[in-house]
Amino acid sequence: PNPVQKAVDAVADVVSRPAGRAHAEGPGAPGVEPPTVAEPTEPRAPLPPKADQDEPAAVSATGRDSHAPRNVRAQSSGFLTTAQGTRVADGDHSLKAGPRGPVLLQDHHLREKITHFDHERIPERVVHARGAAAHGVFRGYGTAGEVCRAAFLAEGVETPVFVRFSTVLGSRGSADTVRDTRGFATKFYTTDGVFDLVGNNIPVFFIQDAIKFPDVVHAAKPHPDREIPQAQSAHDTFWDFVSLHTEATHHTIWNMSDRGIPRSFRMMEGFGVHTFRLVNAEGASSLVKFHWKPRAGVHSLVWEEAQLLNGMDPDFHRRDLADAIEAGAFPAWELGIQVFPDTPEQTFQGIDLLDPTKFVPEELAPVRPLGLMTLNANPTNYFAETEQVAFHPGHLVPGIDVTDDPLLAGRLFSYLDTQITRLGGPNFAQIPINRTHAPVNDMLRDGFHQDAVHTGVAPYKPNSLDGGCPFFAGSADHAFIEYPTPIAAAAKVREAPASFADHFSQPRMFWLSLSPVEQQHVIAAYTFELTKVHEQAIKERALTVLANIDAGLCAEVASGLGLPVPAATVEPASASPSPALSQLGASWPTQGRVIGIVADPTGDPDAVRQARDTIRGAGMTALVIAPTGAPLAQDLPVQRTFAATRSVEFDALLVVGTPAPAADDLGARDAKSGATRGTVDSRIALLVNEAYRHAKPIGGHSSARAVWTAAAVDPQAPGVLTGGDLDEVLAALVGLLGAHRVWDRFPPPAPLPP
Ligand code: HDE
Repeated sequence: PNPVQKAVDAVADVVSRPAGRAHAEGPGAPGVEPPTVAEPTEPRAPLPPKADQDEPAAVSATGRDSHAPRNVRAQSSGFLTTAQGTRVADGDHSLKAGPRGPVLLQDHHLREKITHFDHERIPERVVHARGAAAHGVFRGYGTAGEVCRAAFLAEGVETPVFVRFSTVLGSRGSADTVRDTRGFATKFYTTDGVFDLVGNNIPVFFIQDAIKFPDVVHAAKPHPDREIPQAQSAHDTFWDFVSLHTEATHHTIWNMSDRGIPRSFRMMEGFGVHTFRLVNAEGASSLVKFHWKPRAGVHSLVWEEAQLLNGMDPDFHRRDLADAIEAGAFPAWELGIQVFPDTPEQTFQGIDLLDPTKFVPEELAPVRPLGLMTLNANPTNYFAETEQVAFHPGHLVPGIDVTDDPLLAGRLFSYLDTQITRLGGPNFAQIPINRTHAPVNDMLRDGFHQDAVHTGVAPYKPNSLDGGCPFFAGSADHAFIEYPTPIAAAAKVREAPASFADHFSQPRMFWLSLSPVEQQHVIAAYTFELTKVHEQAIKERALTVLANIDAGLCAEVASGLGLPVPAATVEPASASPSPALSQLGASWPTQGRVIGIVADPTGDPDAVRQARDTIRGAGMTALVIAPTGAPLAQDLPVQRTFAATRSVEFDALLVVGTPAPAADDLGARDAKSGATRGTVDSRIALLVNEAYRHAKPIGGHSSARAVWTAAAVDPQAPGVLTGGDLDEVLAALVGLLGAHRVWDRFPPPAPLPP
């Protein structure tokens, strides 16, 4: 037959063949009839990887053992060149008609340089714009086999990861320690392709259906007229929305709790939020929820610290993560799952597993550990890696599948879509940080920023010209095969299941699970936020929501606002507390904690040196604080001066000596006028007083008693340690740090009088 007829016959044959299942099992699979098509049925020879795809680690920014990095450019070689590699003789002066004359349009170097600069910025993420990231490794425990066949979970398998933490609301340049949810997105570069676990540090979400996402984000982002406030939920539109749309109540109370202001990215839990489906080697399905458990424990700032930090060090979380990794205090998390049987109802003990505003208490379904993730390297270039990384909940590997959570369904659409705008086209998977470490053999072609030079002539299937390659893989070849979830016959409707209407039982459970100190923080947070709301009707509506959670919580916030206590509109739900939700009560490793040593430059440098070395020896960071930056001795540099630090940088303070006030010290002048504070530098008094109010452990040599007096610190208060032997004081201080704060010291005493 002539070639046209041959092609027509081949197409007819393919069309008449029953749907691809047999083919999907892969060529040569036992018991499978080879398809009778003109397309070859056996790979004649495996196609070699495409030129840009061989040894992905070698061309990936994530492959640290990369031996032939491409696209790595820096100011490293001898001569400055243009983008075309032409050496530049003068990059400091535009080409002009005489030294005082007009600049000439023919200056192609000027135009290239300015044009490139004009296009340096890309759109920031529409949410989660501000983030910080790190590289690391995930090591499977081999405990998942019973429920999940994913290869990277097998015992001892090490998989490179890249993790990006973020705030949700603020712009790229906003501050780190705002009250907000934190993103916790992990890219696993597995041998079966990329798996992204795109989670948050809060296990529930504001909405139950993706169609509401633009609403909640528009309400929470700055007001459209003045574009304020930045990175805050304390404003009218946010509270307007969440008080009207009460399915947001649960996520909101988590935000108002200490979870909304983490001490560090290193000290946050992570949650996959939705229920996912895991499939084991036999093809059996289980429903699961993913958890990340930080080795360092879950810890938070107090609100005053968070506010001070936003001014003092808006990059606090970003710096903390990078510093810890650089210092070798590698943050680590255990990945775990709660497992539920995959029943037709998709509920567990009455909790609807498809409702993302609900979680399952760990007391009902314990978290089973699957492996350990350790972050051990900082990014080399913020833009190339942290900014250009593209996560997507639809990046799945064999063994991990999705459920019908309606919020997840919308996300599966949104993330791919948003990258096309943000990263300028459909080829963002070729950006080094996004490249899979598995060989790629796709038939995607062309498009903006195509980096590959594809060979071959037949980027289509079926084909005979490229030997019929590539072939479909079967389950045994590690193909991703959707779990054949049965779909019940149903009418097409815009409706939610009845259980989605319960908006208050779990917020109440959360509230009842907190310790009194944590409950006080929640009351203070609602009071702060609602005080910033201008519309009276919104405040009143928000109080009604609180009445539906708990009468006591509502009464306290109403009293702070000076408003009457409204009646609840629903019967109080019966809820038993989940002790696992409280952040208090345990002791955690102190590795990577920061202790400030307040040093007296006229005192004994040996004591400072010894304290510093002991702290470092225990895997913590010691920062010496002194009145000026002058080293205290040749080997004793000063890291912080009183002019450039506040207590909020430290987890604990150790006072070694008491530097006398400088001549220009406000406190000293006060002292001269008889006001107070004696001979202690007032900046030390402030430092110590703040640390005291924030319930941090404070230690000092016996001579520090004068500091305690100046700082209005009760020397008998819990966690104030004074003694003649600094080593002993330090040991006790570190012991207290294990519990993060000296919780007995709350509620905090009043601030220093002005
Ligand atoms: Fe996202 N989300 N999201 N989200 N999300 C984005 O994707 C979206 C949701 C989360 O560090 C965007 O690449 C929709 C839940 C994280 O790069 C966008 C809905 C959870 C990050 C998007 C949600 C998340 C994002 C913006 C409701 C926790 C940052 C830029 C259906 C499980 C990832 C981007 C990073 C980012 C859409 C809800 C987590 C627009 C439509 C629930 C951690 O695609």
